[in-house]
Amino acid sequence: MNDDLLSPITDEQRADYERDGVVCIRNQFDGEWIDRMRIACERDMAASEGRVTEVANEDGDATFYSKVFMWRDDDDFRDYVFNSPAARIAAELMGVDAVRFYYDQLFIKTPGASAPTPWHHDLPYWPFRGNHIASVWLALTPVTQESSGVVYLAGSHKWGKFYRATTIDEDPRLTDPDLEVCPDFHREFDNPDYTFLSWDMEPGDVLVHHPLTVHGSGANRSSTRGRIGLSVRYMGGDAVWDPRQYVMIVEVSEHLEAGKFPADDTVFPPAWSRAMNEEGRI
Ligand SMILES: O=C(O)CCC(=O)C(=O)O
Repeated sequence: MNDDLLSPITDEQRADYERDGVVCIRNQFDGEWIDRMRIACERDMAASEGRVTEVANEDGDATFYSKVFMWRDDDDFRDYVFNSPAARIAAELMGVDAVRFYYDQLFIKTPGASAPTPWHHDLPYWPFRGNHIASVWLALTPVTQESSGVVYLAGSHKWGKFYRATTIDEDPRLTDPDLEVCPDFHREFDNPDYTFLSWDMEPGDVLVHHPLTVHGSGANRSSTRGRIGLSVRYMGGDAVWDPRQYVMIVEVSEHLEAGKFPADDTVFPPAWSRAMNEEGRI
């Protein structure tokens, strides 16, 4: 399994990330990572334990399965988070010299799963502020628009919007009534004011997105092909702790001051730094 990039992140990829708030990076994970993590995700769903949100179709077995924090008790996820190239990809695209890990999240839509991922951006869900928080969404199956590929609104990280969090199970703990509701951008696909970005992906390709880039995905309309995405979130640079109401509760182990970088080594462990990499350790 490769623990570092298979090829350098290019200036063009960095420019795409900066301009669009999302970029698709291909060919950075070897086959061993892909097989290992696909098996880990399928095993996790089969066991269906832990903090799980599942939306089943009314008339069948199809399901949208989502879970967070697998890394806490599964070595495969932990190894992927800290010892695969994912952390370095995030750091290089954000242009920071070090990243800490925030959390991992699984998004599986089995063939025919009808539940969409509602349009949203991520930062309103999180006890942070800042630009330097990137999600690395790894495809572990082929992904197309038919099989619920994630769609992004290019440049939406610069709109100055902060939309209300919305969850597939409508969790009231995250629903801030004072924030603007994120529009249903599926209705705007023909609107020339917006540029929608999506990619057909092969297993091992990753999408990397900024915490304010608006995105969502539709139903899995394929009757044969499941879709597995593993999203891991890394932060560095200007990210600061902001434990407001209506955000994910994270039990920090050290006192963290609001407005300061969240340097809690237990809960947000260092995942990659240029110095560690140059010493040959990741
Ligand atoms: O996989 C999906 O449908 C949504 C992914 C997502 O929202 C994320 O990674 O932040």
